[in-house]
Amino acid sequence: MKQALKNVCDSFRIKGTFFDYEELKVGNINKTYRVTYRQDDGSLKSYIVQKINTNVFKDPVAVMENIDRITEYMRDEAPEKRVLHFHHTRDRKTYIFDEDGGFWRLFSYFNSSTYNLPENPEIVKNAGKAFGEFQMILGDFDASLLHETIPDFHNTRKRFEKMEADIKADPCGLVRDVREEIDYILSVKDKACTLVDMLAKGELPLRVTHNDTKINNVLFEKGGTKALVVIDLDTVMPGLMAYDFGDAIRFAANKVDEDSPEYEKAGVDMEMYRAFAKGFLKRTAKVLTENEIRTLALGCFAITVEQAVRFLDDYIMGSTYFKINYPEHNLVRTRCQAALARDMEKKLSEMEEIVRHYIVKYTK
Ligand code: GN1
Ligand code: MG
Repeated sequence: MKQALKNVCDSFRIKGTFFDYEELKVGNINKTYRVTYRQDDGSLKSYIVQKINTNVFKDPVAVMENIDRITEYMRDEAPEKRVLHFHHTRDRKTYIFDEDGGFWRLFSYFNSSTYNLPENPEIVKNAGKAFGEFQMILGDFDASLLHETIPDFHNTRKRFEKMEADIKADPCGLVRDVREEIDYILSVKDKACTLVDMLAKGELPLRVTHNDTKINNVLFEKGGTKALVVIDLDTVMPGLMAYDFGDAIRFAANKVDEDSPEYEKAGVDMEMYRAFAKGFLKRTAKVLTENEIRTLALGCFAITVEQAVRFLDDYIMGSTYFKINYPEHNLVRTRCQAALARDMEKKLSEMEEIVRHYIVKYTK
């Protein structure tokens, strides 16, 4: 691995000599490494190198084109903000293909902290601000400039349709073991599809959204609570504001990890929900339409059910999409999302009230 990684890194315009590397166990899709170079003055500098999963991102060049356009726009709109910076290769591209067709990119590492389930609501609030601000900076970005790198990525109805077809086909013979999960998920189908149905009818606006607002996609000041930069721009595409809000809640305001084997403990931690809502709405309240306000909390439920559909579908299909650490991993993830969704159903009106509260507060 070391030699292959070194060859990749040496293709980029970075100074010094390859010193060391480690694989970072982050993300469910791409492979991520931290490599360190020794500079001419003897100091060490680290970079993040990623091998894109081209089974998921079928056109990785289009992914990088999107990122180039977005980051260029962001630098222009908000020059004072930090933006992810990809290094160029010697032939001036932001990626290289290795000899096996693998697709790689490299960006500077900065000393920072990331969190999965923060205990400090200040961190969650600041993540809310960071994701809210991200949307606002891209508010006037021309969405037609973006490739749809994963078609229908957050089209909940299409996700259901695919899962239902895969249940019928049952290629691995696993369906009989997951009847209970299927029954619950199908019982909430229409409710979970409310937002995409409204979008189809023109009742919700399509915005440029991040689409993967897990809190570990925000880098924080080392050991601190201040958000520095939003990362993982691979799925920035037109989407629903409520899904960015909801996906963040799904992950950061859950009482347990997304793949916790103690899935019966899954549920919304309302203190964290309130904190995220506060940060996010502080930045976005003024632009939300009435329909967006009404469906923001429901978006948390919708994206959580969608995630359950995606994990369950992948399980049924033999776990070819998400990285797994053991055979039932996707099933455990499904159960955890289903338990969280059930809890959200119970708390929905309380969640809606909190949204209203901050809308009033921040639109005065
Ligand atoms: C994947 O790899 P990562 O953690 O950035 C997935 C997201 C899911 C998430 C669930 C391209 O994101 O959509 O919400 O796992 N990314 C893609 O943890 O499918
Ligand atoms: Mg991602």
